[in-house]
Amino acid sequence: MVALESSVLAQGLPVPENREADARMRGAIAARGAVPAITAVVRGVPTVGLEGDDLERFLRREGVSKVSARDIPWAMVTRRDGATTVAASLALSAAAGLEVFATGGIGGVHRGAPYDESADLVELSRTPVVTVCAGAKSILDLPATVERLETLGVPVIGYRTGHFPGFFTARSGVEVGAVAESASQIAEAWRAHRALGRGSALLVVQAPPAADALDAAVVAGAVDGALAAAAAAGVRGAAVTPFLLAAVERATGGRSLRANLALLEANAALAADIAVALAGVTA
Ligand code: PSU
Ligand code: MN
Repeated sequence: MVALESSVLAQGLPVPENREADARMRGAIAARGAVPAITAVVRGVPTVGLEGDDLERFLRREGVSKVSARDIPWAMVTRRDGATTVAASLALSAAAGLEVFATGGIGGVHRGAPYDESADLVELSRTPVVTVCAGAKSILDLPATVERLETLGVPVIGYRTGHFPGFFTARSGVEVGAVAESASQIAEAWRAHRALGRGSALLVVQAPPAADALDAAVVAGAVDGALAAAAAAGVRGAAVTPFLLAAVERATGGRSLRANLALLEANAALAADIAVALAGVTA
C-alpha cells in the first residue's frame, strides 16, 4: 500500500486540477501493482483510504480544514473533515501500519522567518515511514531545511540524483550524500534502517519530470513576488503555505501547476515501486 496526503488536494492545488492529481497519483500506484490510500480525518474519524462521497467533499473543499499532526485529536472531537498535511499523514500511516508514503514536497524552514518551521520536519524525525517527494517547496529556505533534516537524523536518499530538488526545479544547489539507482536499493536501505531499530522516516527525493520542470530563475522570481505579497497581506500560520503556492502559480502562468501535477504522479509511481519491492513481489 502507498499512503497519500489530502492537504495537497483540499488546500495545495486549485479546483479542478486537484481532481486530476488524485486520478493521476492513484492511477500510477495501481498500475504498478500497489494500492493507494489517501489519509484524512473524515467527519472526525482518522482514515487511511479516503474514497467515494467523502473524497468528493475534499475535492470540492466543502468545509474541509487543514490538519497537521497536532490537530488530529481536535478534529476528531469536533467531528470535522480534516485534510492531512505530510506530518498528519505520517502519523496516520504509522498508526495504520503503512510503510510507504508519497507527496509532492515536504514542508520545511520558511525564508526570512526561521522560527516558522513546518511540523513535517519533526514528524519525519520520529515516524518510521518511507517518504517520497521532490524535495521541499521552492517557497522555503532549502539549505536550512536540509540542515534541519540532518540535525533531526532523517536519512535522505536521492533517487537517480545527487541534488536535493527544489520541487519545481531539479536542483536547489544543495547536494545529497546518498544516491540510489533502483527502488529495490531503497527498500534494502529501509530494511537496514528498521533492523537497527531506527524510528525516523527515510526521505527519498527525486527531481520533477524534466518535461515539466521549471527554470530556477523563473521560480526564484515568482517566489520573491509571492513572499512580498504574503508579507503585505499579513498571512500567518497554517495559511502561509497555501497562500504562497497559489501566488507562485499565478506568477508562472500555471506552469508551476503542470510541474506540480507531474511530480505528484512521478512520486506516487516511485513510492509504488518501493512498496512492491518491500512486499517482496514482482509487479
Ligand atoms: N506541497 C504542495 N502542496 C501542498 C503541500 C505541500 O505542493 O499543499 C502541503 C503539504 O501537506 C505539507 C504542507 O505537509 O503543505 C506544509 O504546511 P505547513 O508549512 O503549514 O506545515
Ligand atoms: Mn508554519
